[in-house]
Amino acid sequence: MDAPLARVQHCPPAETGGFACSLYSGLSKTPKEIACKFFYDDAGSRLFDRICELPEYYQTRTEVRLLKHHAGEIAQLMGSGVEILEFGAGSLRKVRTLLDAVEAPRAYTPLDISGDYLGQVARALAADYPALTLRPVVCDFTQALEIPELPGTPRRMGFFPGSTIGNFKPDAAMALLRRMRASLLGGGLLIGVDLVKDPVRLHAAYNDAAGVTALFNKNLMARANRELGANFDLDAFAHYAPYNAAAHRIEMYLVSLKRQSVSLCGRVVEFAQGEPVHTEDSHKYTIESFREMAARAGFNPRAVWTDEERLFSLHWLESR
Ligand code: AVJ
Repeated sequence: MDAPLARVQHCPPAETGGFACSLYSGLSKTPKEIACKFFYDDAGSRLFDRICELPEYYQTRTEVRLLKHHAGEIAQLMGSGVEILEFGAGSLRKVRTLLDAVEAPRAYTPLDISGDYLGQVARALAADYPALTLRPVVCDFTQALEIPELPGTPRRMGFFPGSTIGNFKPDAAMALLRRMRASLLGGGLLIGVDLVKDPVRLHAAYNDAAGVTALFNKNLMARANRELGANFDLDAFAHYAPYNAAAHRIEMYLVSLKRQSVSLCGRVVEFAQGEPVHTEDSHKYTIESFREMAARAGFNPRAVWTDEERLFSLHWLESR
């Protein structure tokens, strides 16, 4: 028997950032899984931007409204001449609201896993903010982070919008908050958190009528076909995203519609009819449960803003 990892390394490891190895090992588990960070290649980042525009997906527009509405107060809390460090920057749209409100922002450091996408959007931002030191970093921010200090060591403020924290299981979310706190060098963190609410509303947000979330989910397999020469039949898998009310989370799956085998990187993976592949969890919190977790991670939870329907929350956490 040859070691599975030795074979997987025949796939191009550099460009895929470990996608091949992670995919193969995830599909070798029972139940099968694919890590959600692999959603965000160029195509996936664009599909995610389309999700943010969907009528059912209230998160983005609610968070943007909160940011705009409270930008002045947030800017006061952050102070002047700061560096803003954004975790999982995506389209860089939200940070503009902060950059416009903060007094004389010194630097902006977006971290994102999608290098192509980050490069493109960072160029556009650089043109609009000529005085800002912009240093995009292509990395997986869930790993240990050593972001070198800038000359003159401006105070560093964290920005983690979009409720991405919800994609981590509570233990991992707490560990991530601890690492973020360490990388902020004493500065605060502005974080967006989606809230527990009517399950019908939550369900609709991940099962949109236009089917964009289904395409986003299936992009994991489309990406494997593109990058790794896999032969997933996208029509032979169904997007399935129920709300698990007891666990306060949306669970996303790709379910095999028939018994089938798929080859990737010279190996064959078997799927039973009806077999699920777990692709994402999206945990929802109450304002109180999130503040409690942040406090356990070593933060001092201060201001919190929410909309009148209590759909979404923005938290200002001080790291003391
Ligand atoms: C990355 C946290 C913003 O969990 O809502 C959207 C990703 N997945 N639709 C979320 C996602 C399916 C999303 N966030």
